[in-house]
Amino acid sequence: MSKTQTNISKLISYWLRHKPEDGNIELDEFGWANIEDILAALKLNNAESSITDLIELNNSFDKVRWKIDEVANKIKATHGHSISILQETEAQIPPPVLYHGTATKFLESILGSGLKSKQRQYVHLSEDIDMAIEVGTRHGAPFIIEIDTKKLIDNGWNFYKTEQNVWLTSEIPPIHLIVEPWDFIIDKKTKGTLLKELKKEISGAHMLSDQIKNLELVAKYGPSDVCLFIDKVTNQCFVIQLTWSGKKEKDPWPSTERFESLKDWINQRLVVDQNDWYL
Ligand code: HQG
Repeated sequence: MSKTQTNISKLISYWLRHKPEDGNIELDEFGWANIEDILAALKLNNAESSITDLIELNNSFDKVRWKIDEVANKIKATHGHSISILQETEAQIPPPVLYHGTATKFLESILGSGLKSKQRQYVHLSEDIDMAIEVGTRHGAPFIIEIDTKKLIDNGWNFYKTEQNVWLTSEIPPIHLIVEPWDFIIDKKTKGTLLKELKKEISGAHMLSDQIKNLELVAKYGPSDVCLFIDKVTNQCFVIQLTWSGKKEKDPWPSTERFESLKDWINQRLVVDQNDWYL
């Protein structure tokens, strides 16, 4: 795509997704605009184009972004809206797992407050990891979050499929986010059991002996006994391998690795583990 074509396509997407009024364009409730209005607006922006140009542009994208009706009277953006539009199709059943591609720099915030739709009407999800990596890379070093769609549907979420396997849904709280290969979704009982075992194993000589009262379990590494604890006061994080001896261990056991913050743990450990996981 030439530079001019890129500029034209960005301008049209901007009108169709975010600010139709800037081009003096009206969208119907489903997000459709009259192509004539788009062409008139392009002309005013010194980017005179024909219907054929628009169709060619639409076909030249790396993925589907616009839909043009059969008689080429109307055009709409398939996804990415910040303005609120109605979906034309009913909610559908997605594949069991969908992926959200984000950037590592957003992860701490996402783990705290969940997946937000930010400026968009919906959270955007992909059917395959490659596309999620592409979406995430737009923001920085990519990171994948998995979604168990059945669990969400059971909890009242709707999923809308747009073109090219982009799925739209509402914001998703942390409890439903799968962050491979670490497991953040731990029930209260397991949390209690693991903390209790840790307390049994830490001796007076262990580096955590003074902090043990502040520790809370955050995540587990897959099915293993490696746990991530956070000190609620200092925000330091500890990756600890429990021994399950049920009694005070000889220092330095249980083996413990310290990270100065959750962010440090994300950057130094989680990101590395996830790279290995999806390779
Ligand atoms: C992140 C493109 C901090 C979220 C793509 C994302 C897609 C949070 C960014 C479509 C957060 C928003 C949409 C939280 C979410 N704290 N950051 N609590 N919750 N985020 O661009 O999904 O190519 O609005 O992870 O391909 O990246 O233009 O959304 O990184 O399908 O056709 O906030 O846009 O389509 O970024 O992309 P965006 P998106 P086109």
